[in-house]
Formats: sequence, C-alpha cells, structure tokens
Amino acid sequence: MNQSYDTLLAKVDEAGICTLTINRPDKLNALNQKVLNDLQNAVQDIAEHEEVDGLIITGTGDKAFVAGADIKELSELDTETGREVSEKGQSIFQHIEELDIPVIAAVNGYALGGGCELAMACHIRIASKNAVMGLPEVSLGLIPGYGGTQRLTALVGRAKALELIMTGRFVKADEALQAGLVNKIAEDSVMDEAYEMMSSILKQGPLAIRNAIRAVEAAGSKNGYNEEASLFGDLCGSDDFKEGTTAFLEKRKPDFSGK
Ligand code: CO8
Repeated sequence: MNQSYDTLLAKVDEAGICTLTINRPDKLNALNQKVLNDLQNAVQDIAEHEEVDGLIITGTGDKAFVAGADIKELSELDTETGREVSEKGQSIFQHIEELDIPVIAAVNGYALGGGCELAMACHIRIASKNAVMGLPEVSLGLIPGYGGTQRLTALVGRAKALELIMTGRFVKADEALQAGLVNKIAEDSVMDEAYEMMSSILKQGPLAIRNAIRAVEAAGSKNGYNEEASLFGDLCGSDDFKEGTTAFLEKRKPDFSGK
C-alpha cells in the first residue's frame, strides 16, 4: 500500500510498518477538511490492507505534528455545520483508535487542539524533546470537538483534564509525560524511537496484539471483564498460543503465524 493523497504521505516498509505523515508544512500541518478527508481515506485503506501490521502517524518537518484544526475554516462554522464537522472528525479519530493494528503517534513538535486530539486517538504517543501539546480551543471561544474532552479525561484524569482544557495552556514534553499524556520522550529521533517500539510490538503474537487492543478498548464499559475473558479464551484456541508456550518450554524464540 503506497497510496498517494494530496495532504498525506503514506509509506509501507518491508516490515509491514506504515508511516502516515500529515503534509501541510506551510500551515504547521493544520487539519483542514482536505486533510481530514485524506485521513479518512487513508485509514480505510490501511484497515483493508492485510500487509500493514502497524501504523505510525507523524507530521512533516520538525516544528509541528499538527497545530490544530484549521482556524480559518473553523471561523466559518455555525451551529449546524459545527456539529457536523465535530461528528465527522470524531468518527475518523474513532476509526484510528479502533484499528486492530498498533498505532503510535510520533509527536514531533506542536500537537495542539485537533492535533493533540489526533495524537490521543493513537494507542501510544512518543514525544520529541521539543513537543508542545495542549487544547487551546477556549481561547477561540470553543471546546475540543474531536474527542479531546473524553480522551484527555481518560488519559490524565478529570481534574488535570479540566485544568488543561479550561486554561488552554500548552504543556512541554516533560509535563506531558508526567501527566500521562505521552508514553515517553524520545532521546534523539522521535521517528526512530516510534519505529523501535513498533518493531518490538510486532515481534509478539499478532492475534494477541489485536485482542489486547480490543480488550483495552472495552475498559470502562460495563462488559469489559466479559470481553477480556472472551478474547482470552479465543486466544487459547489459536496456533499462536500453542507456538508461544511451546517456544518458551523449548527455550527458543516463537515463530508466530498469526493464526
Ligand atoms: N490553523 C490554521 N493555520 C495555522 C494553524 C491552525 N491551527 N496553526 C498555524 N497556522 C499557520 C499560521 O497562520 C501561519 O500561516 P501564515 O504563514 O500563512 O501566516 C503558519 O501556520 C505558521 O504559523 P505561525 O507563524 O503562527 O508559527 P509560530 O511559530 O509563530 O507559532 C503556533 C506556532 C504557536 C503553533 C501558532 O501557529 C498557533 O498558535 N497556532 C494555532 C494553535 C491553535 O490554537 N490550535 C487549535 C486550533 S482549534 C482546534 O484545533 C479545534 C479542534 C476541534 C475542532 C472541532 C470541529 C468543529
């Protein structure tokens, strides 16, 4: 899958890792409707391509991941179109979150507003040392509209989420790490560290990774424990489970088939 999209660069390597780069550098990769449409198509293409085993999302350049929704476009919204655009973005980000392959955000600079919301929809976030994150929508007379109120609360807790959303202040990488907004700060290249973490995930049982994403996705819902038991049981009937346990007992590395 090496599709071309006007505002995105998509590349899949021989390890099955797809790198999706938001590519609108003159506007710090801000998400206008064109970018959102491309993102929607790219996520659908990735979901349909079995040879893609992991996804890394980043932004062009070393200044910004994504500096937010496009403020010029936002300024033209009214009550009805505002709701529509919010629902459309929410649905695209939810699709990313529900992909059954691991998704890592390589946050290489500003991740603000919709950009921070995009990073939060990914399963794991790795920040560059110069990353700056925040939800400054209140400074525009808005609130986050691409799932940010929900995901930030889940990640950092209610009090910190309300503090960050109501002040709209930006946080640097070290505070983002301390708050639980990012998983780690890259020592050197954020892309290299994202790639390294993705490679270590892809060495594990592929079915187990898929079911881990599904089970964690069910966390907090009423049937989370049932879902976990059911997904656990399914794995116990898999070839990957037999191979993983046999390899351990035979003191060798497993060779998973994904079946
Ligand atoms: N939208 C549009 N253009 C942008 C955006 C943006 N979010 N961010 C930066 N740009 C543009 C600038 O206008 C500038 O363009 P130009 O060169 O044509 O003037 C170019 O990118 C470079 O930016 P700056 O010159 O401002 O660069 P600085 O290094 O001086 O500043 C900042 C960098 C601090 C990141 C600054 O650009 C900034 O504050 N940007 C806006 C950040 C922001 O408020 N983001 C949140 C937007 S609101 C949002 O995301 C809502 C999401 C929910 C939507 C729900 C849908 C209904």
